Amino acid sequence: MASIRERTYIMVKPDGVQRGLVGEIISRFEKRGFKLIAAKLASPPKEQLEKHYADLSSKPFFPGLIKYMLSGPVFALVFEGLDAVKTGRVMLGATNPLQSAAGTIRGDYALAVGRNICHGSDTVENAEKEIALWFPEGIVQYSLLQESMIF
Ligand code: RTP
Repeated sequence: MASIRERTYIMVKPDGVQRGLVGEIISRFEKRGFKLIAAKLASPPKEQLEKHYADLSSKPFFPGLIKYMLSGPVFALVFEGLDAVKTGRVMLGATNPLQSAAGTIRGDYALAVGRNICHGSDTVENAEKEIALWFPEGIVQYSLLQESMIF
């Protein structure tokens, strides 16, 4: 059953931060109905990015990906809400912006796969791991009226 407490880890990548798209990305998720439960600007060490993208470590683009992710600060976010992981991925659009539908974040603001603005967890299990990696200090708990809604 779908949970209104499902969480996803969304990260505005260095190009998104440099281009001033943090507010736009937060706004899209908030307007869709997701609850922002954690947010911070971060300059992670290389090891943390290598851990985040560990499943891609054998890919030829991995060194370039890590270099790109180290090119400036990232903005780490956690959103909570119904089907947050899958819906978050739909809102981001395809990994390669050339294949991202118009109306998605990548489809509206990006052109190159190596500069695709934003990350979103691909499974609930990975979301939990990523949230623990990026927010080891934990997350503030609070309630909204939305939580008394029936789905
Ligand atoms: P992300 O983890 O960043 O949300 O991206 P994703 O799941 O849509 O795609 P994934 O396959 O996990 O790739 C992670 C990031 O690596 C870069 N990439 N470059 N040069 C290339 O062919 C290539 N392929 C992937 C992208 O920045 C992608 O988001």
